[in-house]
Amino acid sequence: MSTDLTQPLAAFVRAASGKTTRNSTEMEFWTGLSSLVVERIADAWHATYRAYEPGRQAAYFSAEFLEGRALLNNLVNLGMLDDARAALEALGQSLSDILEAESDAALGNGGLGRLAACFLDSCATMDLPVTGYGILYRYGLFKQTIDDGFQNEHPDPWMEEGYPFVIRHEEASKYVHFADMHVRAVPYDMPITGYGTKNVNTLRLWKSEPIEEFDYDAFNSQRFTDAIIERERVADLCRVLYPNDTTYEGKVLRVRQQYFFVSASLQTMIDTYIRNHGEDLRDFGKYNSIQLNDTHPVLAIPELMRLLLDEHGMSWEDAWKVVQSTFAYTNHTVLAEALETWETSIFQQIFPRIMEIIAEIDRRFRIELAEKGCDQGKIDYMAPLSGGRVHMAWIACYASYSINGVAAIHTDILKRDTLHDWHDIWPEKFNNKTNGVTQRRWLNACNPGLAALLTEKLGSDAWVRDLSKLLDLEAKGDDALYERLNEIKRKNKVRFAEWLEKRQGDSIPIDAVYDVQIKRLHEYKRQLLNAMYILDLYYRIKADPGMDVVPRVFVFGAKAAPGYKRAKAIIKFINEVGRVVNNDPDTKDLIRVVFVENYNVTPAEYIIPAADVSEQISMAGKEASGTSNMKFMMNGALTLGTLDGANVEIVEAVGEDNAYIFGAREEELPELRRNYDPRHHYETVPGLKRVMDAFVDGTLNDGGSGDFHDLRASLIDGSSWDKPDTYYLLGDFASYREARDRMAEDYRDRKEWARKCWVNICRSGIFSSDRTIGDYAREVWKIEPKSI
Ligand code: 9GP
Repeated sequence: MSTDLTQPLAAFVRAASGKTTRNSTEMEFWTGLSSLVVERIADAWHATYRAYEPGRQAAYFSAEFLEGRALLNNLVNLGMLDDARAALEALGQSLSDILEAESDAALGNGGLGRLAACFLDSCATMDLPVTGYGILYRYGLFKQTIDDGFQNEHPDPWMEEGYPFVIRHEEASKYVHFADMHVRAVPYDMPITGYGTKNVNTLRLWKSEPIEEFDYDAFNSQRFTDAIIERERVADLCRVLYPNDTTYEGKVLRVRQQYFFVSASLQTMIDTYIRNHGEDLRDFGKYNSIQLNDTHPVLAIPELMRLLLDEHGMSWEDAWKVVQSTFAYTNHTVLAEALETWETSIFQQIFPRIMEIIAEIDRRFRIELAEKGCDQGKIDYMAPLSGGRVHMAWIACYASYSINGVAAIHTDILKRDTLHDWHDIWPEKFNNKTNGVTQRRWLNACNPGLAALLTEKLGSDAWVRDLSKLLDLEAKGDDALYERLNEIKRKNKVRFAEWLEKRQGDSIPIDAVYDVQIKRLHEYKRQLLNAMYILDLYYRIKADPGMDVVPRVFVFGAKAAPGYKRAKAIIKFINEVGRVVNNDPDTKDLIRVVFVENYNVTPAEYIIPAADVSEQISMAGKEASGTSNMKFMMNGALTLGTLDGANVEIVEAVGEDNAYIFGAREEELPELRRNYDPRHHYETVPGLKRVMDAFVDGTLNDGGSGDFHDLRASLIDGSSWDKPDTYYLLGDFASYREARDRMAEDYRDRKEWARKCWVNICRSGIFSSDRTIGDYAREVWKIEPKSI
């Protein structure tokens, strides 16, 4: 049933612009339409809150929520897309232009933050009483420009022009106290709509403000700067995502951020509990479960103890029971950063009481372990406090009733290595929850062509709420369908290519294999291996100009952490390979390299539907799960990957014939690395020497930085602190090249290729975040759906 939205939309646009609609900008139309959406859901949003309040609920504590754009997602979820398009057209605007006016809410770094956003989408769609809690960063993850091949970072003031999808709730403010600073935490609530439901869930993001607007006396006595200083110090707390923590001051700020948002969130949850269940908080864990997304929110554990002990007069024993029945911890990486530790001096300086509580947790932990017969060495290793540092992961493991990894292989590695001692003592806490992604954004909204085909074949859009329905479609694959699949893919390539040209001026051929690696830049993800293959292919074509090559476009998108020198060198390296390959008349019509600037959620929505090959090439054992692998699979790209993270489960689902697997396996690596000599590979693997020498022989230009020399040395010679080739690029090179060459050859048989894509699409149901959230809800949170 359609509704004419022209008049209400015009009213909201005029209110946003203070002008006639004819004179309003695209941004003002975006603001007007977004406000109209919020107005339409307001009653249901409030009703959902009221419906969830008395029952058992889960809270998702996360320092990151990488939401991306909100308007299209909401219009699709609410069934308002066609009406909005018609109303905009009646007012002389096009929906696609208006949607392009929105900036991404980039309140996250990568996989972990985007996972949190997918989870909230699933919870809303499944009517589950789950609230997200995080921080309203004024600046999202930095904006990346590529200048002369180098990454530069710029601030991202994503909500400077106003953002209707967060509502300030002054009345629900909380106070958060540090030894040297007192702040007011003001919640900004973002509505999380679901598909095919009235329920509207909430993401609550906290903003820090001074308790007093500013020091009026100072202001009046002309000390303007003094008056503003304190205000700025408080605002700093929420200014940026992950401030640089290489300095002591940076670390203090990071810890403050973590404490700030968990304290305000817990106070809110306690208030809700008291309103509904009375002052006796001993049953808090009966009504609440809190999922800790990595170690960033772990301060919630001592803070809940503090609130129960100091503010609500509970005994230590009772409070600890509440804590142990409330928290569940997800680990997202086996890299060192998973095991976040902080100097105790930071804690002593900014919240001595929290430090005292951690010391008491530590004291009791040591007694408990001694009683279990653990030796002193083990106790010292596992204790919350040791070596002058606070061990956040250990506090999480001790206090939580559930500990999970994010893919089967990752959880196995946690049990076997990273958290081995914990698993020895408390095996019953451990469980696996393989990640998932929402098909609403990552298929239905971003790939309308494929979505329409699936709906047509299934006879309904039931797959949008239940992706396992696609299994029924597998048998419907036939030549006509494969042809349509190829046509849809081609259209998506045209759409991506046009977007790319408009955005950054790069033009790419359409009829080519689109081979894509999009993810954060990290050595373990091995973007460098990908670039080395391209360089090798380049040399092979140069050596044999008649070589019959399937045309290929190699797409990269990646941000490097601003302080991660080697990752930035790899970005420059990729761009240099691109410069050489794209400008050589012998190769430019056959192979092309593009680096998509400022990779984020929105670019991914253009890139993924256009992809043929999904590069998932981390060294086995290092990528906890990965989630782009799942998005590609859903959109009919084939995986070229190692047996790492969720790739393992993807291959299990589709079979080895419908994916391309290469490289050393995780269990083989220790033996392979024992006597590993990368120089031997350099000398003996055909083509490798030529590629490695190009790092330093003037073919590629690192702008005089010496970075490419260092990259090469890191692979062949190592350094005083590191063995050579930590991530086994040279060891896996031959196998990677064989698989990738074979894959390109296979692409020639377009029908057979499309059949493989179809199998991937139809079997992607288990990688929906609805499946993951169903597992969390049933096995960890123990919550039930509640529809309004
Ligand atoms: O690196 C992991 C990635 O493999 C995983 O898919 C994602 C979501 O679980 O989390 C990433 N981890 C982090 O971003 C930091 O722990």
